[in-house]
Amino acid sequence: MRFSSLVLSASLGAAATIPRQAGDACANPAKRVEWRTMTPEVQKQYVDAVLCLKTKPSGMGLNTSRYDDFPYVHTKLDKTIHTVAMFLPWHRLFVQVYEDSLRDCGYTGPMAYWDWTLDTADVTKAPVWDATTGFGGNGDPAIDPLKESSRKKCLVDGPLRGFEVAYTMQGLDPHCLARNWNSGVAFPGDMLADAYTPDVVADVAAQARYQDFRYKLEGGPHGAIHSAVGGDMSPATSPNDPIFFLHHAQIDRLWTLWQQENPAVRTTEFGGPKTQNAEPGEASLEDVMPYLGLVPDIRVSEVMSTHTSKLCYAY
Ligand SMILES: [Cu+2]
Repeated sequence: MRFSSLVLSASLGAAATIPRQAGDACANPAKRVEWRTMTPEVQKQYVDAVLCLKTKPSGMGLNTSRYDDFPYVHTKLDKTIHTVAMFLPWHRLFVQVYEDSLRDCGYTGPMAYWDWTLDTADVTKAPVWDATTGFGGNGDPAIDPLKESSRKKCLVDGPLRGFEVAYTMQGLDPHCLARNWNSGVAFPGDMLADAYTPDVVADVAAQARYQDFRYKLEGGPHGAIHSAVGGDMSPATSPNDPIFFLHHAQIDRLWTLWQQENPAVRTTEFGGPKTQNAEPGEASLEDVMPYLGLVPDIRVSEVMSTHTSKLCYAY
């Protein structure tokens, strides 16, 4: 059960005779916060819960751990959930399921996002990379990514040093978690920061239609961060790197803030390409999003608002 559901049932206890409606089923939304605003103690509790996922069995019957369920599902669904309309709602629920799993591992703090617009002056110094209060930094600097496979750039510091993840694009293939910052070779310290500055995000947020907003956000800042971090963050196995979930919480935050500009319209506005291939037809709120047993499949319409009995959080 989610933390938010616990809060909800506790708060509704005294008012049990009031009929529950979809609109007021989220009395106490859980507040998500930026990573650097958390105390070192809470940051450590978050990282400990991430590591704990590796000790838990798969929730979907795989021979790998709960940790590995996320890259497994995301990789299998790669072509279904990217560069299509459902990109945003699919990843919204995916992050929530991950948060629920962290809570199953004892995490009691807030879900965290990484607002990379705060770090564009020098992304290599972002607090999320801190070896003691973050997720560690770049992969092994001794490996030349132009000569060696990027996946050999195992992390050399922080809590995930030597950490093993299970999946590559080829399937089960245990290997060290790697990062290969898109910097240091041709563009030292750059990390593609021009693609996710506050100005870029403001331009994304200024889009009037869902399909334009989704297109610019996914292809712009979203993709740039995946490329900039590199290593396991680059292909569709990217949930191998726990920074994935802080990144996608930020993507979800930007969508949520955009929705809040005009909630009545934008929590029901959805559209764009339904699939990557040429199949005709626009996406619809009735489209069913697949999760391969990670959680039951669900309609887009059920996650359009973060303020329901299904999802109950705010930024
Ligand atoms: Cu994705």
